[in-house]
Amino acid sequence: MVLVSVLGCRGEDERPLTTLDRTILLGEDGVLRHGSGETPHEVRTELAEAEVGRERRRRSLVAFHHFADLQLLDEESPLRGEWQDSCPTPLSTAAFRPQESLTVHVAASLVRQTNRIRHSPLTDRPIDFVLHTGNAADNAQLNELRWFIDLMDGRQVHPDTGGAGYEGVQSESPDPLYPELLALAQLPFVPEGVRYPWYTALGNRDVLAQGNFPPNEAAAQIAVGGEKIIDLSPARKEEVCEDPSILLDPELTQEILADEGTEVRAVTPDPNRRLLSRKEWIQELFNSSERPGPIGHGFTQRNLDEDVAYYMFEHGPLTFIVLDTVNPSGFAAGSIDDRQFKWIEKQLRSRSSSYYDAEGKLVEGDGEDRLIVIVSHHPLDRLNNPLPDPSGDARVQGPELEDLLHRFPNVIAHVAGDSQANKVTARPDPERRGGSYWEVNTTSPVAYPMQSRLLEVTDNRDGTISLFSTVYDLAAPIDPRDADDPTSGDGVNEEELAAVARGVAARDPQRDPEAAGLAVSDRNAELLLPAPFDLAGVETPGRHRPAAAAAGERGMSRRALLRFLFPPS
Ligand SMILES: [Ca+2]
Ligand SMILES: [Ca+2]
Ligand SMILES: [Ca+2]
Repeated sequence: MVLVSVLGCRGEDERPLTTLDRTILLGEDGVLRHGSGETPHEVRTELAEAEVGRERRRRSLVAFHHFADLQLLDEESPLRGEWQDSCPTPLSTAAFRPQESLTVHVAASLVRQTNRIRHSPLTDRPIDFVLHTGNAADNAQLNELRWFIDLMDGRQVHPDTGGAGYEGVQSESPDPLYPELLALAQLPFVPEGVRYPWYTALGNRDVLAQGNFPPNEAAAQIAVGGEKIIDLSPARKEEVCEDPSILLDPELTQEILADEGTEVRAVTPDPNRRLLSRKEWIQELFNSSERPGPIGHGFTQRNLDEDVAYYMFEHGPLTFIVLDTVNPSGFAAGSIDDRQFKWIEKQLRSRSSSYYDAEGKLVEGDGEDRLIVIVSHHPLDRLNNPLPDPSGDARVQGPELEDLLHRFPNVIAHVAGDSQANKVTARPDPERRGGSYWEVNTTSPVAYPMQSRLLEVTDNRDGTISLFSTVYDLAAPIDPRDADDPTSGDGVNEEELAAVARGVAARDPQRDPEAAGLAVSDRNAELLLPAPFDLAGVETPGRHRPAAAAAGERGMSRRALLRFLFPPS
């Protein structure tokens, strides 16, 4: 029976689905080759023992794809800071990447692979949804967010911004076998679109310029303006490289532009590079196709009314609590405001029949028990942003959040992005009260190895549950010449461009050698933990059905869109 379903889900082609089947290896010569699969899942027992025979007993409660940091990037934007790459100690390795004109093509290939993985490779459960943990955009720009929404919805994407053709900082193609690459990367194409309902969280790059700076008037003007900073004067650069926080000063950006030593290039202005406020960002998520939905992608009218970017959604016996960890005062690292922190505790309490109060006393509550997954852009160790709230109030950081989660045994996992590396960390309850959980960080397709992760929760029917993690590569083949175009009517083989991008990324000397994860168990693992309550009476959930759409603007239906793009002749 399993064999039939495996063949069934592969459908039209026999290519491997996940890194359980086949891996990609990067040779010292910079050439990509196939390696054998990393199977079976490594069993991690830091939090619970593995009982014999559970593979025969287990039942699946949910299976979902985790996307982290798609970071779709307008490489022609005047607001980018590629010059930061040449600081003696680069401020970040993210200021410039040689494959950066191809982020939308790479993301399209990731979506395609996600669509191919329609069932859990373990239990055959149909995939329930996709969860993106923030940083859909690179530079808080409207056009970048539109690419994300349209890419997920399968609507035409226009990567060309400003004037017609490429106006970025690269003087030639990063791949000599594709000399026209930078021009090809600007052509509009129709991506496949994701086949599952999708949810998203807010990341720092969604609403902070360069992921760091609150969109003040000066930054907002540069974004839609016609002047791009190519380099700073040596003296100014030394100053900024030493202490990048001075860039938070809105006056300084104007000063730098006025400075005679600043190298500036003219670019064509583009109003679609407008910077988004948090509220505008949420509003835009309602401008999306009805299918696969849900409308708002987790956000509801409440988020617009209250201007808050945290929410939750339910699936069977599980609740997903999606946080907003962006500090509106600036900096890439995260934190949580006090109001949200109180909201989290309230949600946890109402979903726990017992928990521990702040003093460590056991409280028998009247909440109905649910399995709880925390979702946020920043992982625990990156919730270390020291800046107070714009209102002056202190913000909650990682250690306080971890203490809170340990007080609620129903929390089973924390799923996060931002790290751009595959990592799985046991978070044992220091008080040994049963408040242990797993933290899962997933790498980003913006850099090599361009992977994503499938997560599944099973009830092992022996007092334990397992969280299965399975990592997969892009659908694109390692040799671009083998790439077939999933949407051949649009004249752009986005799959081929994605394959080129991965090859370029693999040869980038600034790539993070740890991005794939240090161990197999950071990728393909079974993560055991004690079931926090008796699951015997819990029904096996059917396929995920998002809650009824909230108020908000409705986008075009897929059928209407197809008629619009390909009118019957
Ligand atoms: Ca472009
Ligand atoms: Ca252009
Ligand atoms: Ca195509």
